[in-house]
Amino acid sequence: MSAYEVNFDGLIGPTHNYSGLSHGNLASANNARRVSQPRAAALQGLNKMWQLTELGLQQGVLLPQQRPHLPTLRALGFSGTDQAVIEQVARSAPELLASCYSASCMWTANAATVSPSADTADGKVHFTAANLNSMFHRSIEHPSTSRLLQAIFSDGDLFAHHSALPAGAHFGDEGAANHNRLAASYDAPGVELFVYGRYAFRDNKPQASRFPSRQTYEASQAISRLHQLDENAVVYAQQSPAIIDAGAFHNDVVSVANLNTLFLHEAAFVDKQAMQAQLQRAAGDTELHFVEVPTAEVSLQDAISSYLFNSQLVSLPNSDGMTLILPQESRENPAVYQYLTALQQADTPIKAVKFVDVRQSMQNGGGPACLRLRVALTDQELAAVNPRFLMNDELYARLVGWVERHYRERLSPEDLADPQLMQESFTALDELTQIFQLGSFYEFQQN
Ligand code: SUG
Repeated sequence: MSAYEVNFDGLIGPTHNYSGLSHGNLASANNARRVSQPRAAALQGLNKMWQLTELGLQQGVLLPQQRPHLPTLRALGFSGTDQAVIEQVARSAPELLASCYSASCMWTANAATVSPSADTADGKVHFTAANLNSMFHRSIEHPSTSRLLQAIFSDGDLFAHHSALPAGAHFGDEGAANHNRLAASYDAPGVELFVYGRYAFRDNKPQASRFPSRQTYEASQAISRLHQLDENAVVYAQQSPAIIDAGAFHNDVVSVANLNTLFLHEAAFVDKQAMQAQLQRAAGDTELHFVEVPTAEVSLQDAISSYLFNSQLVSLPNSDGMTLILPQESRENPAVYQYLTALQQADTPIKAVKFVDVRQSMQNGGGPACLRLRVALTDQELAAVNPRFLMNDELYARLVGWVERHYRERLSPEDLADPQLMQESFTALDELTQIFQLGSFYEFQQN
């Protein structure tokens, strides 16, 4: 039996824009109200998927959600025709219009938490859609995410799906962006590392004061219970509040794991020593590697602005060492580039680096790792995945053509008020459901 890590990347939607919606995400704040380039964004995302496919990795794709999300606007009291809803909300609550127009579902590391079958008591792959409670524009994603994951992983004997955790700040859950897994192989039982920013019910010491801590300990615990994980194979660790206040709003901005290796910034966790000892104890005979980047070599500011850790750490077929797939911003930062040059010569499992251009996504705080949801699958499970969602040359060519036909080159926040944009978005999404043979998946197709 063989096993794979399949990366499901979010196809970047036609309304990709910069609205400054995510407090604590410095890129989102710094680029607020800039003109975005939806076509370039989507082509960059597709190009990354294709490059990984060509490297011999299994690559999947998740579809964008309906934007503008009219059901949310209607639930908030806007009424009349679709066009009237857009016109009213543009006049009276432009922040709600931006929220319902955000293409944020592209960052599929936040779509769900996934536990492979080797870790779960019932031997199924478990999925819990993330409620993304901390940011309104993201909290509207999970119902569609759940429906999509069920359409892709539909075999109930192999896959188990859980609804998002209850709404409310106590159970803030940001999905796989705060979850890592260490294991000898993709189908061997592993240790799942849940990283939280704060406690919801207990005294919070220490805690971030400048920016929100999106993930709670209690949410992580609930997911571990839902996924039937062995409690001896689960470690909970707190992300450093200082690093959240410096702009690391998710743990995947300061650490990333693959197989037996955790690549992390020295200052990422509150109690790194205890965490590492617990991980090694839980991993038993599997020797873990902690590749730690010292603050003296890469400052917190450089780590966050370059997104050094928001990389994909992958094992390529026929290659012993691991490869880091990094945003090109890491090549442009001198301290980070110097560190990466030395890293490739050092005695660690990470042997190679590769840079990708996802600049449009980066400007909203989403690097290569944000754009993908990792799903470790055995070959039997992979064979049960809806094959239309797995990348190949034909699908790649069709999606590039679809983007080129439907996407605007430029989009400014003012353009969101134009009902024509809604029509363009729905026309594009309607054609997409035909490409994926998804039927009437979007709400606008169901009316
Ligand atoms: O939730 N940005 C996203 C970025 C998510 C990155 N994901 C991971 N680290 N895994 C967020 O903050 C910005 C939208 C705007 O400002 O228009 C935004 O939602």
